[in-house]
Formats: sequence, C-alpha cells, structure tokens
Amino acid sequence: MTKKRALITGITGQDGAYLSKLLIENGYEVHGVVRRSASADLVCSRLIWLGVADETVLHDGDLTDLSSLIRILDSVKPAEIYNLAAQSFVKSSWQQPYLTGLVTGLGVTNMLEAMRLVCPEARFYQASSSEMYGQVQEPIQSEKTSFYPRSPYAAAKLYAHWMTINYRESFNLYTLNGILFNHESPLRGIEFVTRKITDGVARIKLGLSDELSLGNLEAKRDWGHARDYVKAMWMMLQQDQPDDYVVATQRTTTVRDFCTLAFSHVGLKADDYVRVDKRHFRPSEVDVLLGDASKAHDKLGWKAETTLEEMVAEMVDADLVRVQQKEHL
Ligand code: NAP
Ligand code: F7E
Repeated sequence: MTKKRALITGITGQDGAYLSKLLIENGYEVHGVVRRSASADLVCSRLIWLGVADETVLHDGDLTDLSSLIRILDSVKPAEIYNLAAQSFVKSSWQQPYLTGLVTGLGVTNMLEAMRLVCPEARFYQASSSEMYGQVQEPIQSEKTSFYPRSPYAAAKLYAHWMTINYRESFNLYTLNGILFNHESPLRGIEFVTRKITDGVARIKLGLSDELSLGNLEAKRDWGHARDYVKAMWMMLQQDQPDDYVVATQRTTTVRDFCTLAFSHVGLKADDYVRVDKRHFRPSEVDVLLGDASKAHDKLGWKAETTLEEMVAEMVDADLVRVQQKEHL
C-alpha cells in the first residue's frame, strides 16, 4: 500500500521535528522544505535528536521563493501540507519587521498560491498563534475572541491567518488555522524564555555560571508541550470539514513561577540567581495569555497530556545532559 505523503515547511524547527516523528509513527512518508544554510551540519540537529533524520526527505526551498514551493509541491504531491515555517521569535520581529512580514506573512500566501496551482486537493495546516490576541480582549481566549496584535510578528501572523481563511472561502480549498498557545520542549530554541531558563539552570547547577539574566518576570503564558500540540495539528487535518481551533492547556503561569519550578527541580532557589535586565524587555508586551481549548476537546478529542511540572523537569534534565556533554542545540 502506498504511504500517505505529508510536506512540512519549518521541518528543522521544534514543531517540525516533533510532527515528523508523529507522522512517521503514523505510517506517513514525510517530506520537508529546508532553506540553504552555511551551517548545513547543524540544520537537522532536532530531527537527529528525535532519531528521525534518516526517515525524512528534504527539499531545498524558501517560503519567500514561490517557484521553489511550486517545484517541491509538484514533485512531492502531498496529501497534507503543514506550514510551520516562520520567523517565529517575537523579540526579533521589531529588529527585522520587513523580513518578518515577508516570511511569516507573505510567505504563507506563497504556500497557499503554490497549493492552489499545483495540488488544490491537498489539506493545508497554517501555524497561527496566540500572539494574535496580544492585548487580550477577553480574560480567556477562544476562537471567538477578537485579535489585537502587539508585535510585527503578531501582525504578520494575523495577515496569514486571514489569508488561510480567505483561500478556504474563495477557492473552496481545505485550509485551516491552528491557533496554538506557547508550547515548549527540550527542542525549543535557546532564545525563548523557557529554554533560556532551563539551560541557565543547568549551567548554574553544574557550576558554569552564577546568574540568569531575564526581562519581564510578570508576563504570563499558557505553556504546553510541543509533543502534545503537534498531535492536535494532525487531528485537525483528519476532520471532514476544515475549521480553526485553539490549542492550549487552560492554565497560565508567570515567567517568575516557571523559574521557581526549574530551579527547584535541581534543589536551588530562583531568587538567588535570577537578575532582571531591562535590555530583555520588549517595546510592547503581551502581558497574559490563557486559552480556552474546549472546541479542540469537544470536536477533535484532543487534550494536553503533559503537565507544566513534567515538562519543566524534562527540559531541565535534557539541558543538564547537553551542558555536561557540550552538545549544541
Ligand atoms: P521554530 O523552531 O522557530 O522553527 C521555524 C522553522 O521555520 C525553522 O525550520 C526555520 O528554518 C524555518 N524557516 C524560517 N524562515 C524560513 C524561510 N524563509 N523559508 C523556509 N523555512 C523557514 O518554530 P516552532 O516553535 O517550531 O514553531 C512552528 C510554527 O508555529 C511557527 O510558524 C511559529 O511561528 C508557530 N507557532 C509557534 C508557537 C510556539 O509556542 N512554539 C506557538 C504558536 C505558533 P531554519 O532551521 O533554517 O531556521
Ligand atoms: O517570551 C518574557 C517575554 O520569547 C515569553 C513564540 O513561539 O510563543 C512564543 O512567543 C514571555 C514574554 O515567547 C525573557 O517578554 C522575560 O512575555 O519565550 P518567549 P513569546 O514571545 O510568547 C508564541 C505563541 C509564538 O507564536 C511565538 O512564535 O517571556 N521574557 N524574560 C523573556 N522572553 C525571552 N525570550 N527572553 C527573556 O530573557
């Protein structure tokens, strides 16, 4: 029997790696779009970490290069497209607003156009984000909550979100958005606050550092585990009708409390090591996010499986090993 084919943009990122593993376990042939890098040896480090690098087929392409996307879709002919590629770091989006708009916003239009022209029968997942809620208009955010983006990243994601809906309504394509709240893992980029904290805890515990410099400790996020969240992406694309879904744990925690959990996992007190540095603050902040995932629970049967405490322990333990072994990730 021929395997179902999936194409993942952003396959080298955190979610791309976990999604590849899930799809391979579910019997898919997994293809990915990879942009050219001068550090090619590091590009697949997450896929290697999860033991799936040899089972994925990679294609050279870039979200900003429409012809590369057309060529890849034409040769792969995927049944499912997961569009995860983005300039995804919010803080950088103020330093590179045009690039963020080009990749995270217009890049999605390129993917949608390529799909419309080459494989209109495919199913398309767009990685929308809780950042679009920004200055929240309701204390708990659902699919019905209005958006109020607070960064160039969020504004670009909001454009992409509506383009995905527009292609569904204009051309009757199977396209949908997963509005995912923050999700983390040992494969999270080191610049994001959770991984910065768990890496910092490991370095302090091993005597390689004596402080951790952070920005706004009062910001609150609804943090889940990437491994659970990629399952929701897949479940969305298995529904008869395309629709948009919020994916969240329904619990919100401050950066300060995340620090407390991470330090206490190795028997240390966060207050003894965490320093606040104004340089890590943002021009405008998203103070609090808390998602209502009832629609995903009711219609997809999806539920977050990993608790925050379990995830923090997994991340700190992984960073202790990595720091000891001088591994780069
Ligand atoms: P990530 O680790 O930053 O991965 C981003 C991926 O996009 C990487 O594979 C990167 O490739 C690729 N990429 C960047 N620019 C590209 C371009 N011009 N052309 C092709 N590929 C490009 O992000 P993630 O955490 O896995 O998140 C996956 C998606 O979900 C992103 O769209 C993100 O914005 C969105 N999202 C994430 C969260 C979260 O909490 N993680 C929440 C909501 C939404 P390189 O390896 O070459 O850099
Ligand atoms: O910041 C505060 C910071 O960079 C979280 C992306 O995946 O999730 C992510 O965006 C909070 C913010 O993630 C530091 O000010 C304090 O309030 O880990 P972050 P993010 O901006 O929430 C959404 C859903 C996405 O879609 C994005 O792609 O933590 N914070 N001190 C800090 N943040 C960082 N990075 N570094 C600090 O030192």
